[in-house]
Amino acid sequence: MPRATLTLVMLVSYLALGSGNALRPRPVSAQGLGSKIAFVSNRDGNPEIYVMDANGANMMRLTNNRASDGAPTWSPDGTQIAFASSRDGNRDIYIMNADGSGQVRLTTHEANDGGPSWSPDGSMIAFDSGRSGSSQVWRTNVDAGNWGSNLTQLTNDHPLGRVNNFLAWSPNGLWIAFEADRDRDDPEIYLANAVDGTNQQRLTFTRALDEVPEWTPDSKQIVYSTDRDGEPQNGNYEIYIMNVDGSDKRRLTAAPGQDSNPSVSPDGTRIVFDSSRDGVTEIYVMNIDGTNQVRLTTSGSRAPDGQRGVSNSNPSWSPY
Ligand SMILES: [Ca+2]
Ligand SMILES: [Ca+2]
Ligand SMILES: [Ca+2]
Ligand SMILES: [Ca+2]
Repeated sequence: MPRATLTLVMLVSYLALGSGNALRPRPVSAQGLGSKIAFVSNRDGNPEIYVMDANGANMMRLTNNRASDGAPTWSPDGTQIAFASSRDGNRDIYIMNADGSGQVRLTTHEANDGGPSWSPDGSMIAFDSGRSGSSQVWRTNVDAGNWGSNLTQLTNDHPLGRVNNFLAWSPNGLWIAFEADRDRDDPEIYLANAVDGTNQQRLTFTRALDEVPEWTPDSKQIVYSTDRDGEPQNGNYEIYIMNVDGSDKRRLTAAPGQDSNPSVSPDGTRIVFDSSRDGVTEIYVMNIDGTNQVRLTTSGSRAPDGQRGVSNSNPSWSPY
């Protein structure tokens, strides 16, 4: 076959495959579960949200905005991503389609709003907001055109100035896990009833920084990050896993630097997280028991604008 004809055939095949992919329904088989990872990177000059395959391939930028974009989290059906952005002057919650199209601002309050997490039926988003005077946990409906209905404040602790944030809605819908520094000057992991904020339970109690809880798909365990090993607040975070009642805390990483922001694969077998163990913060995956830790991203040493320390962080594993 002449070279030009071959090239044309390949191009036609590529275009056909491309449009076929766009029209095909999302995979629902076990094979398709957890195929994507959303994360934050400043590789193009400022914090943007990216998505890549679960093996680190096919990286694609979803936001393109001079302001900070972060905290990506998937809708339960995998078609949308909620995130936080300061593009409109203060931090607010936005949603977009999984390909980055259709970016819509949801919160309009002048206080900072962030850390979105979807209810498992997709009807609500829980988030942290400073609108009551300090950072507290809220939730509201997320139906299109109906943002703000059923706006409910779930935590309301005193004194003002304490912080409740980094929340995660349990897959069974019952609980919201979050971190709060309400007891002392270091955060602990808490649970609150997702309906009305009652029955709050403290799952950790250390002098260390216990942070960023996320759920396993069966809602029986919580992964989180803590620098509890060694001197208090030494900054060497490790990923831990514990039962939902706070028992059986087990350390999964043992690396220099910060290991944080864990997110569990939808089949419950793996954890994606970020780590500065190799000098700059990159995305890694490991098995749920901490074995087979593998790096997925390589940022290089510098951002295009010359700032040092390009990072890849805050991974979120897609449900589909
Ligand atoms: Ca940005
Ligand atoms: Ca706001
Ligand atoms: Ca603590
Ligand atoms: Ca570490």
